[in-house]
Amino acid sequence: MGNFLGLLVIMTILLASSGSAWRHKRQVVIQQRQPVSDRSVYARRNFAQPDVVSDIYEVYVGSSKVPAVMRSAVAILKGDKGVEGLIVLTQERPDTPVLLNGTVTGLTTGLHGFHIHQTGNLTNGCISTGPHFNPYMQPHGSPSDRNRHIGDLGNIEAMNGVANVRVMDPLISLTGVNSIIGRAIVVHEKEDDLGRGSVDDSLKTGNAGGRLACGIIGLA
Ligand SMILES: *[C@@H]1O[C@H](CO)[C@@H](O)[C@H](O)[C@H]1NC(C)=O
Ligand SMILES: *[C@@H]1O[C@H](CO)[C@@H](O)[C@H](O)[C@H]1NC(C)=O
Ligand SMILES: [Cu+2]
Ligand SMILES: [Zn+2]
Repeated sequence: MGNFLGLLVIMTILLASSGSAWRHKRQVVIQQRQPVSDRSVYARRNFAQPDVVSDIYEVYVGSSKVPAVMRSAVAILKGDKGVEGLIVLTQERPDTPVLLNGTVTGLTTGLHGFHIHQTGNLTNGCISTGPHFNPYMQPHGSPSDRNRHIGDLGNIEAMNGVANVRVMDPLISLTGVNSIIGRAIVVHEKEDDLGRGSVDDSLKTGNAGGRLACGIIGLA
């Protein structure tokens, strides 16, 4: 009996899509050599289309010998207008939010757009990092919006030149399809209007203006 349970784990995942009344029942069979209780299994579900929850799950199975280790990354922000920063990123497990902690200096008082951009290409400075990280082809939005660019982290606020950054975000990740490792953090000249502005750019960039500083996110 114990052996049998050790060999087979049957996970029944009920998938619901909020856009329709249909419910799909799906079985995922994972064969294991070790007893289940020795392993950690993490599941993470991402959205696909506006208001429709994806039926694609990322499933992580931890090692039976090594406990889950918190993952850390770091980004050193630099620009050509005297703006600098250091941001440390941490994630406890593949299915938990990422914490961004650090400071950005040399900023004017007020709000500044703060995003993850698509690439870590700094060939021609921050402009080479491309648009906001947007793997699900969503419009630009606020961090609390259901449908947004994965890279939309809203604004940071500076006082006396310094912004103390402490952002927790559940959509970005340091592993899997939403991984931001190797991409860039960008700090903007102006406030991100969170997609609520009246200009066309609002739903693309938040109309946050120029790029004051950027840095590649690398594993720590
Ligand atoms: C956040 O960063 C500050 C300094 O920038 C540091 O004192 C603090 O310990 C950090 N907190 C965490 C949870 O990493
Ligand atoms: C890096 O960005 C520049 C434009 O800023 C572009 O010309 C170049 O092709 C990019 N490099 C790669 C490897 O994509
Ligand atoms: Cu940006
Ligand atoms: Zn965006």
